[in-house]
Amino acid sequence: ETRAYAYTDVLEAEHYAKALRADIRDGLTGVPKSTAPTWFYDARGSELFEEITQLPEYPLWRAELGLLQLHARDVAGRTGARSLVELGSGSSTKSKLIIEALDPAGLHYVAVDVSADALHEAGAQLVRDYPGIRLHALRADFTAPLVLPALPEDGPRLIAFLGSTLGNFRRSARGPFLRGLRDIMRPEDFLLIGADLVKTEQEMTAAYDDAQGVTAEFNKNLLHVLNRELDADFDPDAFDHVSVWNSSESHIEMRLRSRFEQLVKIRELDLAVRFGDAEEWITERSAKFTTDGLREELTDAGLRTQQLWADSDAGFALVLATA
Ligand code: AVJ
Repeated sequence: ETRAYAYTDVLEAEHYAKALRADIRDGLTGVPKSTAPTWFYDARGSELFEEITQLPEYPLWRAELGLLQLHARDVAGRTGARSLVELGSGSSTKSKLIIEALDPAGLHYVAVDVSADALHEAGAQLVRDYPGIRLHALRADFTAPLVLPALPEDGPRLIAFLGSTLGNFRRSARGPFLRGLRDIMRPEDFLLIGADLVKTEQEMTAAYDDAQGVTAEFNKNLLHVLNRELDADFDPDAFDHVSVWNSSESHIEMRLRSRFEQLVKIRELDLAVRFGDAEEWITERSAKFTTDGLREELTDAGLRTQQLWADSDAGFALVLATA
C-alpha cells in the first residue's frame, strides 16, 4: 500500500483491546462505577456524535467553529507556525480552517489520533485537498507522554487541542497533561486550546440531554460496544440516560441509571457486575471552565496565555499560549 503521507504507529496492535478491558474492569468494579468516554466512538458512536454537533441544545461544536472562522487568521499571524500538531484530530474538519490560514503549501500537519481509520480517512482527504501539505499521521494515545516524529525544518509549531476534549480530563489530571505538553514545546511554539465555558445549569444539562434523545442513544451506544467487544449481555432498555451538573467539580456527568437490580455478565472479562436498583454509572465527565479558571490552570502548568477569544455570549473560549 502506498500513501501520499507518512504514517507512524506507536501503539501496539492490542492497545485498544487492552485499554478497553482494563478500563471496564476497573471502572465497573469500583465505587461509584465510572468508565472512560473513549469507548463511545465506534462507527455508530461517531455518527451519533456528528448528529449531536447539529443539535440546538449543543452549541459547543458550532461555537468553536465560529471562533475559528473569526480568528484563524489572527492565530496564523501571531504564531507564524509552519507545523500544526493536532491532538485527537478525528475528521479534521476544524483543522482545515487553521491549515488554510497557515497556508497549506509546505506546512507540516501532524494528525494525532488513536484511530487508524480516522487517520487514514482524514489523511486521504487532506492530501487530496492540499497537494503541497506534508502530512504525518501519528497513531498515538495523547493521554500518555507524546513523542512527536522528527520533522526537518518544521518552524514554529502550533499544537491544537480542540473540541473541549480537555474537559474530559478531571481537574487533577489536567495539570500533568498540560505540563506534559509544555515540556515538549520549544520557546517558539504555541498551544491552542478550545474550552467550553460554564453556563446556566439548565443550558448545560440540556446540552447532554436533548429533546430528540440523540445523546441518550449516544450514551447507550456504550452498552452495544461492550456487548460486541467484550461479549457482555447489557440490555440497553434496562438503563436510563442521565445528565447532571456536578458544581463542586464543575463538570457535567453523563450517567446510565439501572432501572432495577440486575446482574450483567461480561464474558470476555470473566466478570459478573451487579447493578443496584437506580444505581448510577458515570460514563463521561465533561468539564466546563471559566475564563479565569482556564488561565489559572495554564499558568499553574507553566504556560503563558497570549490571547483568549470568547464568543459573544461567552459560551466557548479559544486560548493561545506559549511555554
Ligand atoms: C467531544 C468530549 C467535547 O464532552 O461535550 C457530547 C462529547 N458527550 N455529548 C463533550 C459529548 C455527549 C463531547 N466532547
